[in-house]
Amino acid sequence: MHPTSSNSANGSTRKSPAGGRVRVIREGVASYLPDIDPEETSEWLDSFDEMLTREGPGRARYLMLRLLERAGERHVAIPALTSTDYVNTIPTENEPWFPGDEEVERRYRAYIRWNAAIMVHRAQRPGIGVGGHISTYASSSALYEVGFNHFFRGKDHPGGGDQIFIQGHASPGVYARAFLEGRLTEDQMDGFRQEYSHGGPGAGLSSYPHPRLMPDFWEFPTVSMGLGPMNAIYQARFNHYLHDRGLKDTSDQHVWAFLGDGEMDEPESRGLIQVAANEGLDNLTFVINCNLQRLDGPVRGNGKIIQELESFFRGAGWNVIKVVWGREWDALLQADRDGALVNLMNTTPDGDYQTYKANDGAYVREHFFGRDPRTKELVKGLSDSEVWNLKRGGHDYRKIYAAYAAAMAHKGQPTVILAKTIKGYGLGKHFEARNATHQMKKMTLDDLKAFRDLQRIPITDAELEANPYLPPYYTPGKDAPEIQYMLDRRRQLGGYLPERRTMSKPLALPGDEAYRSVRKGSGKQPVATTMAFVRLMKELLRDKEIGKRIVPIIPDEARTFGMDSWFPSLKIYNRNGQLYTSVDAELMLAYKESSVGQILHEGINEAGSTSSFTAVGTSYATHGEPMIPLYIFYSMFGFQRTGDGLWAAADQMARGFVLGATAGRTTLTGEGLQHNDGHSLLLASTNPACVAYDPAFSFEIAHIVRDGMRRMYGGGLSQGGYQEALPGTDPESHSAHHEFGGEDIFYYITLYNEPYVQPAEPENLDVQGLLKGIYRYKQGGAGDLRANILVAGVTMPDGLRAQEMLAEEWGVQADVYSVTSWGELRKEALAKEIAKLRHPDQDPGQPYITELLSQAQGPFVAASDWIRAVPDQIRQWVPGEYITLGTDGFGFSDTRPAARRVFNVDAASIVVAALQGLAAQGKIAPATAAEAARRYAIDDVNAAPKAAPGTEGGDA
Ligand SMILES: Cc1ncc(C[n+]2csc(CCOP(=O)(O)OP(=O)(O)O)c2C)c(N)n1
Ligand SMILES: [Mg+2]
Repeated sequence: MHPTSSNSANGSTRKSPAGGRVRVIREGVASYLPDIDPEETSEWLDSFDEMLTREGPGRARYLMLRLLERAGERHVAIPALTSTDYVNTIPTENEPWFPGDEEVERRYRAYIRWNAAIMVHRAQRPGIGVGGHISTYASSSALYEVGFNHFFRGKDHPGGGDQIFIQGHASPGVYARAFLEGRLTEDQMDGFRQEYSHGGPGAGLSSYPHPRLMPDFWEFPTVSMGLGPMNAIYQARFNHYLHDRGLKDTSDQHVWAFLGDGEMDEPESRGLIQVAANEGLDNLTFVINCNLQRLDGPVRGNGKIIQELESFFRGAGWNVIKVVWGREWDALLQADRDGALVNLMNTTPDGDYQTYKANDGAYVREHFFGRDPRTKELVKGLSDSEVWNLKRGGHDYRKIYAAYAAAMAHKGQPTVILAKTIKGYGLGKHFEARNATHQMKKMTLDDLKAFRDLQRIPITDAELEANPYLPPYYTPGKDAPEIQYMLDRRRQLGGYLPERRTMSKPLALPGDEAYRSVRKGSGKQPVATTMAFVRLMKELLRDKEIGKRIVPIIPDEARTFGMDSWFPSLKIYNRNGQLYTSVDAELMLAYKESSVGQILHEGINEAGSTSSFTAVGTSYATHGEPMIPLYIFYSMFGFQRTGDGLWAAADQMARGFVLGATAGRTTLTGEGLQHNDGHSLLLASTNPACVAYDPAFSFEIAHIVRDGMRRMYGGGLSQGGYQEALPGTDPESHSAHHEFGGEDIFYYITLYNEPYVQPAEPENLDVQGLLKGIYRYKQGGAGDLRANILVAGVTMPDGLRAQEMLAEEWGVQADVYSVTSWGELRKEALAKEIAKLRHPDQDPGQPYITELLSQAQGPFVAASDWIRAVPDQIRQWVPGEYITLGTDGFGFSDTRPAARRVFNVDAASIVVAALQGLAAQGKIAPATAAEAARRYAIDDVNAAPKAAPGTEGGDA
């Protein structure tokens, strides 16, 4: 190693060869300040060296840390340390007074602990056996209870209430609290994880926080690990957005996210924490339950998860509060004069901490304190049971309270609280800190008795022995002082939590005028559907009622989609406004950031954009302010990358528009394999809340958007009403309980970048058919030899060309249908089939697609820019010969015509397929199809036509 750098890396200083400047490196951070008084510097260094020799590194470390602390207090800007000792961040003497009655709170917390575990245990009764988790809540009970008793504000609070993201596996504790509060009955508790069979749909309790399944109770779905942290960050940011734009005062609302330490392994959990720091989200607190375990075993057996997370979050710019030790340690730490105990704490790996808690006091004495004679001495006066009773900070009300209070008081940064706990705490020897504890759902009779004793639950041995499958729940009744106290706390804080409310009213939606120009088409000018959509939105953004509620969410692709024109008018939201002069400030379309901006420009960040979509799209419930997200992405990077986030959005009943721009596998062929999307519609079709459309023309977009607005924001229901056949999607059952009405769906609309002339809306357009998924766009001429071309999206021009070629060259008259949604057609048909299966003696009628095509003559050829599985969604209901063409396989870079030839979705290929269909029906000779295939050379990419000049396109 170079001598200079090795010295620097050690933290010493040295004159640079250039002279004059001294290079100081600390923690890899260089400073190039000139040494204006070298003599003074050297005095300081000498005295440091001298002290180090005299007193040793321990003292030197202490003094250095004190100096850093003082420097910080005096606002000397130096790089922060990213990690501190393995002790509580808040010194005991700085803890605030705990305002609650600890004894009373402890008592009902024990009841909650009991009922949570018993609920899961009872769900394992013979004939049910649906499982559940008890160790997660056991470890985090105090973390939640301090929140519920002192911090979390309910919906009736004048500030509007807080948003609490609850760790999914802790749900039993939340139900147990609601049971004590009288919000849930014993019968409902026994319906845990039996959402249909126990008393009918919706009468049981969902396994985890699922708003869709318990729409008056849960607000935020969290159980897919990693989504909670992201969604909480964007919820907090969206709260600011609403406030800054003057739509709602959210200044007194706080977002709390409870997370597992294992959950912090997820890239989603960590990947966006810088957003919270950059935005200065001091309305956000993460509470990470560090029980040192995940599902299979330790989180960081060889390391220390709390230390790791401290550095990580601090480095990202968060305020970090560690709650490591309970009050029992205070005296020991006080007596630890030479830092031996802190040293032990610092150097003991998590795996050992876990093992200690699976043993006993004697074991801890020997294997922890016994490692250093000084610490051994420290606990000499303590009995084994007192050593055992040295608790972890995350179980100590006062320590937790101090941390929460500090988090609420902290300004300018988000806070993370790292609380050390024991997994399975209080559940007894078989559970506490055991590797298998996460999966244990049942307690033995002995476990139950020990647990009862520890929690001091007034239930007798005889009651437990009567039926070990059904140990009784416990509540002292609503008049008991504990319950009165508990209810009073919630009253003071604004009502029960969690609670989901929908206070919104349907919006007054724009009329015909807003949609008119887009329905008129583009005249002679070729225009891509993406542009048509942007144009339509421009009209809607002008609307007095809904304009301000539209929230464009863009992950750095605005220019690609032609939305940069919105920058100067709508502006990009930034809490800090624009503190610089934009390089293009002089231009019409300057990049404009503003604290009242309307656009959420998320950077290259589809995950965060999906979280934004969720927060914005659920504002109608969370905030009682319906907002309309337009989340536009590069379609390949939508469902494929963030499908799980969109699934959670569906659970949370987000409403809004998701736009898969640059859709299709052959449209932006310059971009190649990773960009060419031929399957997002199929992925979208797997999300039951997603209504997906693939429009070909701008007037189709107008009708689709208008109907979407009506169904999602105008209190209307789908015309078909077929969603009720699928569990969890019945619009009637969901909208019935609130005035907002409408359906808990979101729209996915695919948009293309390929320009072609957008025709004016035909007269007598079959709007109902268009919305249901198919209508006849262009009838063929008269003639006996007939075929049917079903095309979608960008393939429409090829379908129309094929219609001409068939007529002119082969004497075949074809009708062209525009299929706006294969998925919606399938849903409708499925609903009919389900009805038929359930009631074979009743006739639900034919599926719409069958009915529509029943009069059609000749074969059906489906062609689109999607893989064949997309049109194959309706195969069994197409009445006749059905040939599907599609873009199966990987996309690649080439011209559009070349790509369409390779995939055989171009006009010539459609013609051949139609002739083949006719041959299969015996209407023409098979040789005719073969002749056509040869004539067009559909197996030869170089025989494909050239792209029309000006419409080649292909990159984005
Ligand atoms: C994305 C995802 N992957 C896996 C799981 C399955 N899972 C449920 S709980 C769990 C362990 C959780 O550990 P931790 O976050 O430490 O929570 P604890 O129960 O210890 O509080 C796992 C892996 C999940 N729910 N979500
Ligand atoms: Mg854990």
